[in-house]
Amino acid sequence: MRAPITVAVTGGAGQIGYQLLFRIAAGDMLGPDQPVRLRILEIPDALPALEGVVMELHDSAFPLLHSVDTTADASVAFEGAGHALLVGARPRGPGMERSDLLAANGAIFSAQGRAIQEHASQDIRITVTGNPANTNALIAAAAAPDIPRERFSALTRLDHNRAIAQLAARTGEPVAGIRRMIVWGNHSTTQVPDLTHAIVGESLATDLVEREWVRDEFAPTVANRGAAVIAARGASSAASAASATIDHVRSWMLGTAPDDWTSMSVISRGEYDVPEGLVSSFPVTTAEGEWSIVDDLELEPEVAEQLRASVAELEQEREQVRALGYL
Ligand code: NAX
Repeated sequence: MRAPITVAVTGGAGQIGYQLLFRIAAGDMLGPDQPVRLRILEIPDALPALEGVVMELHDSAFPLLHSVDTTADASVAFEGAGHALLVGARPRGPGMERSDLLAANGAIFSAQGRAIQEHASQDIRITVTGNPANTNALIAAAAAPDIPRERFSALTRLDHNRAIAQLAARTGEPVAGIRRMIVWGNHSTTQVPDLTHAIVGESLATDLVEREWVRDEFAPTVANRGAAVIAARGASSAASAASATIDHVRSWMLGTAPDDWTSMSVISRGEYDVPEGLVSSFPVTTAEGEWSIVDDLELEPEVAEQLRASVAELEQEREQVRALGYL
């Protein structure tokens, strides 16, 4: 058996945490031979509820679960961590402006970035699920200048998975037969789901679905899926968000399949005209814990235009958090 890896998870008493922690402990994220130590960070008020989750983790008797610790202290949570899954975030409350939300989360993610830099393992990899995920990742990275930027990522895998599911349903192909889906830009309603390079079985997706369906149904359904789940369930996506977080880290560490890629929000070096330094979603291939953006794809004019709009939103968020002093 390998030595255990410490996985720090924030917001463990929340909805996503309740799904995510059990999947990690079961080995779904780092593989069936990799023991894990869970280190769960919560705000003090949520620690009693988190104790119930810890009881259930113990009661599941997961063979790979080496230990579980809880804390409200970020420096304890990230001590020696090889992965940080930053799920806990301040939700938008009634009457709260977007700038208030950025300010509240700026404080959380810059403090956590600092604690990661000071306490985490040298090879730490950070995945931000908590919203606004892309900009929260940017803030955490700015607070941890000694950690390579490439180790910070934000979750757009849920949008990617939703896009695959929509295309599978439309074409009748099982999801396993769909490759090369892309989600570009910000994890928000400006995101750009793009199937123009996707393969369905042996065919190009664009040979199987009509442009009108892509424009009028596919893209809006994917981009607004979070709101549709809230309307139906009375609560935001949790199991699918946890599952996507697992997929994101597993792909990052164990690699994408040959001839396929995934979507990850990572730091731009200017690819596809996304300004350097923004955390944006791109198609990436991965191997052994490293990602690289798929280059040389031809973007349809409509996709390029939508990506510019999503990037403009990311730039606006960056300006706002810069004005707040987090960058
Ligand atoms: P919940 O409100 O159920 O849980 C959040 C948990 O985080 C709470 O238990 C809270 O006490 C904790 N928390 C808050 N501040 C914290 C801090 N400073 N340190 C540690 N813990 C802290 O939300 P949940 O449904 O679990 O969603 C979590 C986050 O994921 C939200 O920001 C949500 O918007 C975001 N999502 C992101 C998605 C994505 O695809 N990137 C999709 C799903 C989800 O909307």
